[in-house]
Amino acid sequence: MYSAVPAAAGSPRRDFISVTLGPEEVVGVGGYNNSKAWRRRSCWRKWKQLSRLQRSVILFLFVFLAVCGVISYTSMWEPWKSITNKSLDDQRTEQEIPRLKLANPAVLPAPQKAEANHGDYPELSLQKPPKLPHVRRGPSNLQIKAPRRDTRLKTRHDTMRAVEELVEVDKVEKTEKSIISWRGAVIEPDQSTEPPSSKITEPEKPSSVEAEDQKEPVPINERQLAVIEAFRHAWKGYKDFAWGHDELKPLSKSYSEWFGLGLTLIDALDTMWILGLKEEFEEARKWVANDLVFDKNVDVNLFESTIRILGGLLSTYHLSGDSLFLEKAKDIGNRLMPAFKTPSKIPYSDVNIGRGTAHPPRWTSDSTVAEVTSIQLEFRELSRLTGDEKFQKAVDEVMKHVHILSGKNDGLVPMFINTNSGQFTHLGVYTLGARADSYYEYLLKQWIQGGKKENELLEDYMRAIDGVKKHLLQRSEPKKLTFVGELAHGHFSAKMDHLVCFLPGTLALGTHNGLAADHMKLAETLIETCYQMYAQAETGLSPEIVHFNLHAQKGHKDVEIKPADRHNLLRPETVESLFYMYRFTGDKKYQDWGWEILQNFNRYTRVPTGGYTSINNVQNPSNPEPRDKMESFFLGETLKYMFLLFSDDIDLINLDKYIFNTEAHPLPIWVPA
Ligand code: DMJ
Repeated sequence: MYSAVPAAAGSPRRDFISVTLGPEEVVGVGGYNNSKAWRRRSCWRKWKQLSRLQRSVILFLFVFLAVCGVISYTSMWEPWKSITNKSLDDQRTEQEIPRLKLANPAVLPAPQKAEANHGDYPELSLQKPPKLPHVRRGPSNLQIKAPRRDTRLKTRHDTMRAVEELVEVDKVEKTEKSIISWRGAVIEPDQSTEPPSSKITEPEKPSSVEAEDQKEPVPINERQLAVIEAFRHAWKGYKDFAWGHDELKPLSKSYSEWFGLGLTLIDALDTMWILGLKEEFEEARKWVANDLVFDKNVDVNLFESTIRILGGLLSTYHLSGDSLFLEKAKDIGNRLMPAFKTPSKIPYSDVNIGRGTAHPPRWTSDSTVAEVTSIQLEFRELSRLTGDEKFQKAVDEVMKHVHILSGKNDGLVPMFINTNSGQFTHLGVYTLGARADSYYEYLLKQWIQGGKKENELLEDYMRAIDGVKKHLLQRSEPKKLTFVGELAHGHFSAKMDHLVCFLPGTLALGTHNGLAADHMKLAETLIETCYQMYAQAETGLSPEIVHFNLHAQKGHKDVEIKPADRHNLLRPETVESLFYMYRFTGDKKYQDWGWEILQNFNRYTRVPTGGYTSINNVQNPSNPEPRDKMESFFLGETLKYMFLLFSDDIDLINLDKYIFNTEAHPLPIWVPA
């Protein structure tokens, strides 16, 4: 190792800057001279004697200290200024002082943290309105409403009160979570179910599901008890011989499978809730929780599984508040979405819910118009609940497309639509029966569901009813019953499906929602006709299809029944319309007609070992020829509407708050009347 300046021998090398002082700087040498000039000269000399580096270091230190001085001066000046500036201080008091008061670390987080923590302490936000954690576990009609509070806290007292309130609310919510009132009774919900998704969109939340009057339950009457008895009998057959399968075959004491998804059980869930059948409901719920699996390699019909399964799960979720049903609804909803992947966006009829593939029926690329336009209530509601707009987008697109499509006849639609071209096919045939029926029903119901804002839906509905009046209405002989026939290439046919009997109820619902009063008049005449379709058959049960006599003939009734049409599938449409008519008019004759029908179901379709069966011949009371099948809609719709028809409690599914899907599953109206 080399050194440029060799250190003196024996002296250790020092790593510091040496400052050499002159002899006069040595105190005591040469006497003490403290004159100003001497001191200045002496300082200057000392400064000059410093090396460049030494001078730079000293200068740097000086500048650094000066900067620090300025900074601390400014920060001390501000509070001083705020204390002295009284008016400024007064202006800020409202906002700043409460924030300072909130900074009590023993109770609440510091102010800055409080702002970043709105979710935990909603009352502490001074800018946004408070959002209380919303209870969604309880049944929708029992959910508590958050107490109204100011968004601003003005005093420490207010702050503390807000905190106490939050604690109280939390307590109430916890209690609410652990108790579900069962139409008077009290049950403990399954603790394992999670609250519904936090993604639920707040803006579209209907107020109807937030706070319904918690009044005394109206006692159940004799006729309602008879419906409960009928339901229990049907359920017994299903439970004993078809548990977890699609449909009961009550005579052969077995079951039939359509999709293999427990169709009857799901369709019946909300009926059990409405009828107050707690035990049956709990048992069915367990099956849904443990055994209902949608991850199955099975083709399902989009429409049928939407109205029965998705609709049933959604309404049960709303009535019970149990998130299990929402989770299942989301699952099936997602699995049905591949149906919309078509060139025209008009969905295919069939979906494989396990594989995620969809296809039209084997013989055609057409879908049925009623099917593609009667899945909207359910998918729209699923979007509202999940906050995922894809469901609503897909079904809204179908409605928009159909709205502008040519091929309608005064608002009446053909029965088929092509999934490739998006055009109607089989033009020229118009019916309100099979393949078109619920298109009309869902126009009105979507309009009501969405808060009566979607004008295109209303336009299409009004135009269609005008089309019905213009082309399809006729009167029969001898009783002059007004009925809805069909039009085929300009030729009127006096044929009417039992399915058309949804129409009086829909018309009445329209009038109740502010539409033309003459719709109600038409509803009154049509429900009379539907009733006559029952009354004029020997069993008092309507056939699937009737033909009306247009000309009086001796010994002939209004209703003619062809051998191929004389079956009865336990369908709900007439009872459904009777329910609406009774709700809106209070005329007891509708209840009496419904009571007759129930008795005839009991007389001709009840199977002693459990269950009810559809029959082949409504004209033969001595042998109605049981078909050995109980359709899921008998429990999902027919008995539910019976029970509601016999009730005088308008809050038992209040029609200003709920809209029934076409399978009788009530869904909330987004903006209730
Ligand atoms: C049900 O599945 C629905 O009511 C549908 O709209 C028509 N068919 C049956 C009942 O008849």
